[in-house]
Amino acid sequence: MNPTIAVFANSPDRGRGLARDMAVRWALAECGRDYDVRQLAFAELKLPDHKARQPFGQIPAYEADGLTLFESGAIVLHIAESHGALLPADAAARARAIAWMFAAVSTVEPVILERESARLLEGDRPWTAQRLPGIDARIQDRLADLAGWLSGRDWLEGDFTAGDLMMICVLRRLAGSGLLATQPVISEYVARGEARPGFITAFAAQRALFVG
Ligand code: GTB
Repeated sequence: MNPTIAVFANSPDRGRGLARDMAVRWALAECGRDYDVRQLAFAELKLPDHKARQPFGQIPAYEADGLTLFESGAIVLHIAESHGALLPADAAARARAIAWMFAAVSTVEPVILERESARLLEGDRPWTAQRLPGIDARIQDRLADLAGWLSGRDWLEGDFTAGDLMMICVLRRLAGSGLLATQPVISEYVARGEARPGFITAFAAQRALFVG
């Protein structure tokens, strides 16, 4: 049976592949795996039925072979491990790839989310204009360090791994901010990810659900 991913029925990202089901779709596409989707309206997210799958009432959730899983990073790791893909066989190299998955969600993403919260949730507050330059500076610091690591490399550790997949999904949330373009090494890295057939397949599937 195909795995099932819980996704937004009509994603607020307007089909730009920015919501977190994208990482799960991309991982499955990289593994050549078909999947079904459970489309949820916003109101359905917080109902007990969905909270039994995702305790915080969010997307994505993943169901396969009797397992129900939440947290996009954990789902991607599970997909990689169960398909023997997206992670190196060598234990040390595998640990490094997994470290980059954590780096994506716990070192790079928080400053990006801080920017989104300031703009989208507190955009009308008087302090937001004063906060944004500091937030952008913290993002620039992360991007500069990441660019330093990626310089001369196509991917974070040798071949493309789940670490790259998670990192590129996180970085894509800066689309439209102008910040990615300040580090060509990073914008080229993101473009390399977006050119992968698995990304293209996943993006098209996510976009197909957007009804405007
Ligand atoms: N840590 C969890 C994970 O990685 O799985 C976080 C999941 C999460 O944040 N899900 C969001 C959600 O369900 C959707 S993806 N939110 C509803 C809620 O919390 O009630 C985040 C997202 C939303 C919208 C855009 N966008 O419009 O561009 C991009 C990303």
